[in-house]
Order: sequence, then structure tokens, then C-alpha cells
Amino acid sequence: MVIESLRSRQILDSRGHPTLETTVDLDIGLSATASVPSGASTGSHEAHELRDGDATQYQGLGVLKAVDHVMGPIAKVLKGHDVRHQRAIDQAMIDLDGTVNKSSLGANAMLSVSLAVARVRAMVEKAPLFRSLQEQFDFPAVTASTLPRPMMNIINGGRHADTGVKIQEYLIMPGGATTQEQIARGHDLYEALRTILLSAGLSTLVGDEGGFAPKLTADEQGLKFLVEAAEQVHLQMPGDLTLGLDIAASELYDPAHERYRFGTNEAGLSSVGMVGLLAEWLDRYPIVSLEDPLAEDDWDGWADLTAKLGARCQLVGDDLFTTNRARLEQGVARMAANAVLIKPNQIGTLTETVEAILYAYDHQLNVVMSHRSGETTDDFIVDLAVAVGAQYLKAGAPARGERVAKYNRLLAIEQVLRS
Ligand code: 2PG
Ligand code: MG
Repeated sequence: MVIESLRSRQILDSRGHPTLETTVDLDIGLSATASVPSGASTGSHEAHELRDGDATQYQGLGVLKAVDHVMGPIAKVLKGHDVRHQRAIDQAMIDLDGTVNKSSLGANAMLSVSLAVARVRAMVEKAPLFRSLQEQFDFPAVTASTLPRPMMNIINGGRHADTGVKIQEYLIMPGGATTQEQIARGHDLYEALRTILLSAGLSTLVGDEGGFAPKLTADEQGLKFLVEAAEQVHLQMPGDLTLGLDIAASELYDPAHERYRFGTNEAGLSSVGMVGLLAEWLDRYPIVSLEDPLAEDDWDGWADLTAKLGARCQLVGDDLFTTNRARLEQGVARMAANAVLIKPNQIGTLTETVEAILYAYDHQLNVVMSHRSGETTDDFIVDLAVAVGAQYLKAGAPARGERVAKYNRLLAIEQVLRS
């Protein structure tokens, strides 16, 4: 069961931008395919996403060089490798690339191979992908009660919409005894929100992650709408439903003035001001998760935030950590954040993604598995979230094909685990 060939191609993601899809073929006649997503609010510490930069093709966004890297040098090095040795395969690509941020081969090229290898290995084992991953990386046994809770982005702002709303994601985490129940609640809330927006004369067109993208008049208005929607469908908070925000604050930070362009004040807010405002929101709303409430290199601000709010709320580092174990080590040393967002394409291989997760668990950080704003219908992250026992799966609204592909996979896994 060794790798015979790699076939890669340029496909389109949910924004209509090019991305990579790769098929791994084994000598024993099995093949598996994986594709990679792409972010809009990318952290500057993410691994390098290789784009062609040829303005005459896809406005420079083509990934044909990355495709060539898979079919050329990567295929040459990996041919003959046993697919059961994921770590060795990922390491061979890391060595071949030879850079710190994978700028030579491209993290997108490498990840497409890494994920397809894991998928074909599961086929060799005749096991569901989540079980193959759980056993391979030695995570505790998976049961229906360890499934991640959906974290649904139902109001899209920031870089995922063009409304001028500053907060990137207003998230709901529906509770319930089963995934079926959680997803049904998510749907009910989404529909209630639609009615509320319509009666407020606001748009119900959707943003990049399938959530509504209304022109809110104030940041807090989104939270008020969510509370109203929950009341309308008789969901109790925090019992039946909790709230979260992804502020994506790196996008709002003005380093020259050391201010966040946020809040009602023209001059913006300092880190301390941001923490003060968020503390008030925690008093007023059942918010249990705040992602990137401060910028990616504002370590002192994050340490202050964690000291003040860490006992009340999950504080998730996305741009802060970029699924990078070395960044997590810094976070732990500085006592910054108490949870990590995991996006495999921020680091570029499955092995390094799992290393970040293991390090997070060893240091009592929660794990939130996440999609990107530019997605495909690939549902790999769902099996990975289940395999590692992530607390949450953040995959967008309960609407739009590339988003529901993830929730539908979670429902299928639930059925396997309950039968
Ligand atoms: C985020 C992600 C996913 P993007 O910031 O968490 O929701 O957005 O993929 O644009 O970085
Ligand atoms: Mg984020």
C-alpha cells in the first residue's frame, strides 16, 4: 500500500477563487481525494498559501504552480512511501520545502497531499476516517457524547461581507442531547433571525459563510437580535443556546496609533478599552466564547484579557496561534488565551495540526475545529474534530452547500456512533 502517483488540479472554492484538489493513488488500486480551503482574514503568521500572481489568470489567484509542485517534486519524493506512515510523509514534504513558512512548495500544495494520504489510509484500513485518525494519533475513544458542538456563524460581517459591520462573526452554539437536536435548534434560530431582520427592514442576503449580512447600526445590535431570535423560538439561554463572537481584531487594529478601530469613539479603543467593553457585553449577554478579541501580536493585551475574563469565557486564539505549536508555546508562557482555533491550512500538514492540538490539550486549552471563509465541500475537518474530541466545530451557518456539507457529515458520524 504505497503511493504510486499524485494527481492535482485547480478547482474553485465557495468564493469562486481557485484552490487545489489532489488525488493520491496507491499501488493496490485505491485512491482518495482532498481539497484545501482559503481564508480572507488570514493571520500574518500563517503558513504560505502559494498563488501564481499572474494577473492575466484569475486576477493572480491561480494555484497552478502549487499543482505543479504536487505533481512534480512532491510526487517524486513521496512515490513508494507507505501511506500508513503519515508522519514520515509529512516530514518528507517539510524537508523538501525547507522553509519556515512553507513558502517554497506552498502550504496549500502540501496540505492537499497530507489530507488525501490520511483519507486513503482510512480506506486501506476499511475504517471511517474519524476512527482511523483517532487511532493513528492515539486520541481517546470517540463516542456519541464526545461529538463537537456546532458553532454557527449566523451574522457575517468584517471581511466576509461588504456591510461595514466590524465584528466578523456572530456565533450561536446550540445545545441539545444529540447533534440532530443541536442542528435543528441552529436552524430554528437562523430562521427566527431571518424574520426579525426582515421586520426591521434589513437585508437577509448572506455573506461568505452563509450567515445573514445586514447593515447593522451598532456592533451590539447583532447580539440583541440573537437574544430576540432565541426568545421568539423559546430557546433558553444559556441552557439551550449560547453565544460567541469572532471579532477578528487583527483586521481592526491600527498599529501606528496602537488603537482598535472599534466601539463608538472616533479615536478607537486601547487593548484595555477593548477588554472593558467586552467585559460589559459578558455581563449583558450569554457569551461563552470570544475569538480574536485582540490583535495577533498584542501579547500583553491578550495576557491582560485572559487574567480578567479567562474564568468567565472561552478566549480563542485564531490569528494569535495560527495552529502553530511554537505560537501556542508562547501563548502558554504568557498566559494568553485559554482555547485555540484549529485550521489545518494555517500550518500545512496534518501531523503539525495534530501536534498543535496535543500541545493545547496538554496545557488545558479548549480546541475549536474550524473551516475557512473560502471553502469547498470537503468535510475532512469534521472527522478530524470528532477524532481529536474538539469541543466545538465552527463551520458557518446552517445554510449553503459548503457549510452544510460539514454539519451533514457530523450527522452521519453521529448515526454511526449511535447505531
Ligand atoms: C476565522 C475564519 C473562519 P477566514 O477568522 O475564524 O470563520 O475566517 O477563513 O476568513 O480567516
Ligand atoms: Mg477567526
